[in-house]
Amino acid sequence: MNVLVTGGCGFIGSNLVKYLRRVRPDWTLVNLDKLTYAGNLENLKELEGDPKHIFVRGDVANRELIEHLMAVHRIDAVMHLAAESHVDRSILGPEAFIQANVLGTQQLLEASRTRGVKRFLMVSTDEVYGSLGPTGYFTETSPLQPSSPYSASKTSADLLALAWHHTFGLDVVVTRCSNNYGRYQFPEKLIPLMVVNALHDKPLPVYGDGANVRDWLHVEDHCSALLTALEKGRAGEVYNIGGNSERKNIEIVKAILGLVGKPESLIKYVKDRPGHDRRYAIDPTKIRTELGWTPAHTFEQGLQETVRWYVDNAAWWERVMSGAYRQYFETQYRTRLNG
Ligand code: NAD
Ligand code: TDX
Repeated sequence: MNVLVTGGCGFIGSNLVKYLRRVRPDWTLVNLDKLTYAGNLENLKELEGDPKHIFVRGDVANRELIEHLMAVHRIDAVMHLAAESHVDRSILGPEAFIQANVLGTQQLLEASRTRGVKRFLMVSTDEVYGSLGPTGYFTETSPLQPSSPYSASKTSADLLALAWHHTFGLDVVVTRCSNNYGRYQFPEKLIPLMVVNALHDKPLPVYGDGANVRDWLHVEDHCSALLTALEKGRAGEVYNIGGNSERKNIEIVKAILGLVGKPESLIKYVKDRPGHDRRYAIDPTKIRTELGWTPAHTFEQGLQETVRWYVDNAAWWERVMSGAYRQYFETQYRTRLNG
């Protein structure tokens, strides 16, 4: 198998590339990544010199480049992860999200159709379903009600992929996963941001009342689910991925403070995220029963290992939190932390 992985230098993508090299050593992986602020080749350092991992710096919206890569490397399957992925950034500037997530996906779908790709795995998100009340779960047939520019752009990409299946017969499988955590997550997302701030004795900015709920899954469990969906998923089907680990944000923030031995006085409740989804909860019955996938990590153990990794790998996050990141952080949190 020759697989084109897009976004393979980001958080999930780099974990996926390393996972696939381990469990499918015969596969050749072509990793197409634009290396935005969120993409970092250092995440794949251990694959340096590996002839079965071919890195190409480029944009998924570059049709000519993608078709060239598909032809030269005789690509059988695409695993499409490249995206702008942070909700708060989509509120500050939605345009990049439409470009990468919507128009980029369209180009990739068209190239896959033209070049006869045998399977296209669209890595979507649970955010396409919008927000839940205190009870209930998202199933694959729940209505799509995205609330942020990020989730609306992902919903568009998700639906475009399904349309390319229904209209053009492209073999598409869509996955919708809950919140991931683990190694190499950029410190703009809740868990790594809170760890890094706590280690610096900086305030931990909790949005609103801190009672918003997310359903957490270890990134390696997401990777195993993506491989399962790629190999066993039925064409035209959607599979929810989740580990039944719902937690309130404030519970996670307090757990992190406990793990790094810092006081709860660092918690600072700040102005809420506009349009903040209240609760996500995935019903993963379909992928469990139909494809036989199960997660391997518990949240408590996974969180502990993840926090330990950030404590031990300060050099990694210090480097990725470059000047560009500091400017974003300033814009995002200046008024929140002061007001
Ligand atoms: P990330 O932001 O860490 O990584 C995204 C990667 O895509 C980066 O390496 C970036 O350089 C690359 N990229 C961005 N635009 C590109 C473009 N136009 N062309 C080529 N490469 C480009 O994101 P992540 O958290 O690893 O998420 C990966 C995918 O999984 C995304 O599609 C996201 O929507 C989805 N997802 C994420 C989560 C989560 O909790 N992180 C949950 C469900 C689904
Ligand atoms: O500083 C913060 N304070 C805070 O309270 C940040 C960054 C977040 N939060 C809250 C907002 C959310 O309720 O924590 C929760 C998680 O926030 P994020 O880490 O930004 O993730 P979320 O908005 O839930 O989206 C994530 O899950 C679905 C990923 O970023 C998406 O890419 C994925 O599709």
